[in-house]
Amino acid sequence: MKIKKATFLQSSPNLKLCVQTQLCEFALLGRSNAGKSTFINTLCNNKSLAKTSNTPGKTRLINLFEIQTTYKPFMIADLPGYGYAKVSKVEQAQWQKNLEEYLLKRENLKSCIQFIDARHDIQKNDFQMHEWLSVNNIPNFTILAKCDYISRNEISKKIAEIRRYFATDVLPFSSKNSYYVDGVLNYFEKLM
Ligand SMILES: Nc1nc2c(ncn2[C@@H]2O[C@H](COP(=O)(O)OP(=O)(O)OP(=O)(O)O)[C@@H](O)[C@H]2O)c(=O)[nH]1
Ligand SMILES: [Mg+2]
Repeated sequence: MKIKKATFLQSSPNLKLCVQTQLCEFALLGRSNAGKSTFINTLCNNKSLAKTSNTPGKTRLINLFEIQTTYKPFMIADLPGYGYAKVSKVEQAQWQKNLEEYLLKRENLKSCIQFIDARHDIQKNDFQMHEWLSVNNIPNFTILAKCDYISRNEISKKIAEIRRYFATDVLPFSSKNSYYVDGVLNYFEKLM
């Protein structure tokens, strides 16, 4: 499938205030700065759709996007990254609660996408997040983001490593070129 149009719908602090929809939803999870918001912009070929930043912690709410395609429309939920130290303990705990509620109860949630920055090893909080998804039977797959930073050979090695640890499908991605977009969209189409 190809994307025809992408629109920002809403920023919501919690599940209750999220617009209800029947459309398949994919939620982006991962450490702060892993490239989640940039992924949306590259996928939709619109640099100003999702807010991105060099400073981790840019995304603070559940940001919902509706994507029209040549196949079926779908939704993307851009979620705040974890591991952002500057957020206060109280704020972290509140967000943790809201995030868990969203992930456990969002009826149209089709799959989570966990983002791993290709430059770094899988971190402790990545393992914890993944374990939590598995324990709660939340379907998920992994995107190896920022692949432009490593060689082709390293990309293959990283993919194999993540597959081994997470036992999920792993798709490579880079926002520096559109080469990986089709692979991701074809994968989405299969899940929808
Ligand atoms: N080289 C390169 N840089 C990238 C890529 N994707 C994202 N970046 C950069 O990484 C930084 C963080 O990207 P974001 O998309 O804002 O990260 P995020 O995961 O949404 O971060 P939070 O909102 O804090 O959770 C930005 O400076 C992006 O330009 C990529 O594929 N390649
Ligand atoms: Mg973001």
